[in-house]
Order: sequence, then C-alpha cells, then structure tokens
Amino acid sequence: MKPLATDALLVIDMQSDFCPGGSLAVDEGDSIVPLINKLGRRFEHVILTQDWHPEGHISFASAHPGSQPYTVTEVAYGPQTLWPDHCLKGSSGAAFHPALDLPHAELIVRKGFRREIDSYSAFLENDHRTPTGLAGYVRERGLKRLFLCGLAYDFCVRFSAIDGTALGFECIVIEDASKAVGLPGSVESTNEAFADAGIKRERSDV
Ligand code: VGL
Ligand code: ZN
Repeated sequence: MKPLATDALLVIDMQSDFCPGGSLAVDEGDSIVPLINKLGRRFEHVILTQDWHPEGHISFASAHPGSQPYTVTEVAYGPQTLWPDHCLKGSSGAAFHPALDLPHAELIVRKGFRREIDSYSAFLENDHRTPTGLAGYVRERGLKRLFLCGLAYDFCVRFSAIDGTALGFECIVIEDASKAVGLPGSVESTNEAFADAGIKRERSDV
C-alpha cells in the first residue's frame, strides 16, 4: 500500500473502553495499536473518530430498565443493540488508547453525543440522516480514498465503510488493523455487506 496525497487513514474509535480492561472490551483490541501507529506514519492525512456518549445514552442497556447488554431493542429509528455504559464523554475510558501515537492526525470526529441517537458510522448517525460533518470535510479537503482501521470491525468500521462508499468515497478496510466485537453472525454479515458494496478488504502489507 502506497498512500497518495488524496488518501486518508480513518482510525475508528481506538479508545480505552474498547480495549482489554475497558467496559466494552473487544478481544485483543489493543493489539492493533502498534500497527496503526506504523500505518499512520505512511499517510499524510490521518483522521480519528471518538465514540463520545452522554450519561443515559440510548445505546446503554442501563438506560432501558430490564434490558441486558448485547441484546437488541427497538428505538425511534429502528433496532438498536444495547451495550454496557462506555465512552462517557470526558472519561478515561473515552480517551484514546494511551499507546496510540498519531500526532499528525488532522481531525477528530466525535460521534454519539446526542442522547437519543447512537452513531456507529463516522459519517451518519444511526438514524441514517444526521450527518457528523465528516463527508463535508473529506470532500472539501479533496480526499478521495479512505483506508479504514480500528474498532470495532463489525460495528463502527463496518458502518463507516458502508456510508463512506454510499457517499462516493472509495473505502478500503485494512483487515489486520481492525478487531471485531463478534456478536453472533456479526462478522459474517459484515463481510457480506462489504462484498455487496464492493468494499475491498486488504492487509496492511499490500
Ligand atoms: C462501537 C458499540 C458501541 C464501535 C461503539 O466503536 O464499534 N460499538 N459503540
Ligand atoms: Zn458507543
């Protein structure tokens, strides 16, 4: 992989709460940090996303009395998976993993900060209408191709790549620089969705 000046590395949610010891830990989530640091040095443009929730967020099982984490409930915009409380804005769990070292990252997109809407995608919240502003940024900066990595492969990386593609950007997922939550069927349906959308999965060494 030889990044062009119009390529960007989009690093999704490399936050402590998604790493071992965090409240919504992804297995081996921290293991990709050195690779992402290395990848980041090859890109002129690096963009980070940060999951950033208020207390009582709609995606927290704790906000739905009687519901358990990792189940699905119906909300105004459709089905919503419920999670343990995570990435509370300003908390240490919402901070980037301490070993993440990408000082030249030019933009941090926070998402999921509206109590009533979750946001997996870096582009659109889960109502599929509310934009985060990232599409405008990418367009205005003349960026064409986005290489996605980070957490979690089957949620925020998935929906960022799908929405980015629908918005007209070429999205490529760097598979070995991403780890999955792994709910039943979630990785399989992610791979199918990528295939249907023509999204390439590449390894960092290609
Ligand atoms: C994520 C679940 C809840 C993610 C964020 O970054 O994939 N997953 N919030
Ligand atoms: Zn979240």
